[in-house]
Amino acid sequence: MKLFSFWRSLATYRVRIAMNLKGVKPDEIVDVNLMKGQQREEAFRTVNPMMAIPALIDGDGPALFESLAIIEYLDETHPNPPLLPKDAKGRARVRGLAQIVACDSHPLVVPRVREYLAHELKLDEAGIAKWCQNWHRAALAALEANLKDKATGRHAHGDSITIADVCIASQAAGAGFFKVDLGPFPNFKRVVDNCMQIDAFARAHPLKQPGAPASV
Ligand SMILES: N[C@@H](CCC(=O)N[C@@H](CS)C(=O)NCC(=O)O)C(=O)O
Repeated sequence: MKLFSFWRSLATYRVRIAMNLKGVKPDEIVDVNLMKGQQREEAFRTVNPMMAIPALIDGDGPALFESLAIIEYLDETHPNPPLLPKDAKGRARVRGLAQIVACDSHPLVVPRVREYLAHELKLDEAGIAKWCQNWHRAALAALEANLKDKATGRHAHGDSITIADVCIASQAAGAGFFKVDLGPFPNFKRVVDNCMQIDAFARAHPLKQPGAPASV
């Protein structure tokens, strides 16, 4: 199994958490340095034409892409512990929470968007920070409101870890990168704190990866 990864990538963080939870260790980790633009080089473009990580090659392929698709693949091929609830409504809630992060919020702050804002729309660093913080807070507000529901337990959905927790952990790491205060989102923070007590989450954190700085 070959994982295309970079320390700072929040989407790859999600996949790393799922792998740790499942006890799956990739045979090879290929570093795609997003700060050097290696995601756009031909060698990686043939792996994922979207020019984004993570990508995962299991055995003879094909390359899998999109963190949520990869995590569901891992959940199907390594069913224990399950990362989705047994009931359809529960699965819909968990996927909804996960998609607020992976589909509504995160895509607005990735390098290609920040680079477009800087180079094409000529936004300065403060303007880009304001953009990123705005979309982070929008997702955090929606997650916080959803997490007030009685369906939330120790974790985002009941007391078992699901894909929602995996995504929520990545949203929290992103909030740290973009200096967004979690104070106004106590339910979100409680769920994150519970996750971060679990080794599979803690050792997957971006700042624990090879090449990561001590802080950002
Ligand atoms: N929706 C995708 C997002 C993938 C993505 O955009 N990954 C970022 C790193 S977290 C990336 O590789 N960005 C490259 C770029 O924006 O140029 C997923 O969840 O896998």
